[in-house]
Amino acid sequence: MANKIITLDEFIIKRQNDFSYATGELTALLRDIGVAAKIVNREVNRAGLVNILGIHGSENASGEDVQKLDMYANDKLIECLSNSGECCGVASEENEDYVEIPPIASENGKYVVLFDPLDGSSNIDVNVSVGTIFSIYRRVSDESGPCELEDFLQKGVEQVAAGYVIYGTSTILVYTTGNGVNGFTLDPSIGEFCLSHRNIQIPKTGQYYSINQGYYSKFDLEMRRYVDNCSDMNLRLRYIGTMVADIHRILFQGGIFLYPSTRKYPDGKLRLLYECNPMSFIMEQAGGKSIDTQLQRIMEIKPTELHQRASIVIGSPQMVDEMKAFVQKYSASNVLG
Ligand code: P6P
Repeated sequence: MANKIITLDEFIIKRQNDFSYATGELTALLRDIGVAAKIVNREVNRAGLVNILGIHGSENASGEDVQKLDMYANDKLIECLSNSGECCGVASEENEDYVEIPPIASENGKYVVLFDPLDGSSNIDVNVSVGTIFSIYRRVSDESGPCELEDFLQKGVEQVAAGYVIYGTSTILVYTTGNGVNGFTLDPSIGEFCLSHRNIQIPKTGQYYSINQGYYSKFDLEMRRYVDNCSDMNLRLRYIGTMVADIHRILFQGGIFLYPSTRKYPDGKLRLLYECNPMSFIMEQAGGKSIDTQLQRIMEIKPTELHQRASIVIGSPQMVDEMKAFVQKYSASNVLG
């Protein structure tokens, strides 16, 4: 018998039934995100047509404003998350401050959602994979009122769900609610995300390292020596410039992704709340590890501001441990002179 198709909606609902504590609220939120991903996917796939269809300037064929795709994705996510009533606020890499979501039927939502609506958007124009990253927390502020800043500044270990969508040769949604990681491939012929990668587990080690080698001279000494070591170990360098795509490969083939501190970004470039924490939750749930270049676990960092940056070293557990040991040994020998 042909394998039964399991859609994202079916899977989410089944998983909800598997866990007595699960509530319909998180299910509704995940389904809203799935809808937003389908809408964004449609526009990402048409992006190249904007010029061909003669959509010029600020108006498209139907007289609507043609937005930059990342702002379009941002607005669609906020719109879809405002439908279910489960979300009381969102924070986005694209918005300076968080956005309160008004209650539906006077009941404030119990969750906040943080996202990077279109990660790697500069790659759109050259038809390279881009992604959406999301992270869900239970609010901690008084539920009788609107969301507050403290709801968004929680440690990554407090996430109740996290996921990403990669818009590539196919569109795949990967997410976790803390009970493993599963992947769903969009079947455009039926407009459904279908279970395609059950219980993803990252290989313990791998042959790939992913870093922007162009910044080599701007890395600190330990990181330069570690990169030299990767080359000496005949590891293969793969770097797309979209965090979601670089980490998606590593999740399936094994490897290590690094965005260390540089002179330009002394705290690292990637955003702790919208990129590092959600990708770290997924990676740890798939058996991987994720630390910063001070060698502390990313998900233990206490955020102090919405757009806080972090350095990150994430991937196969053995490779992250080896990088940590290499840097510790190198720093110690440096101190000893
Ligand atoms: P660089 C994309 O702009 C992004 O935020 C991540 O998706 C990606 O990993 C990183 O920046 C690439 O940065 O400095 O190597 O171009």
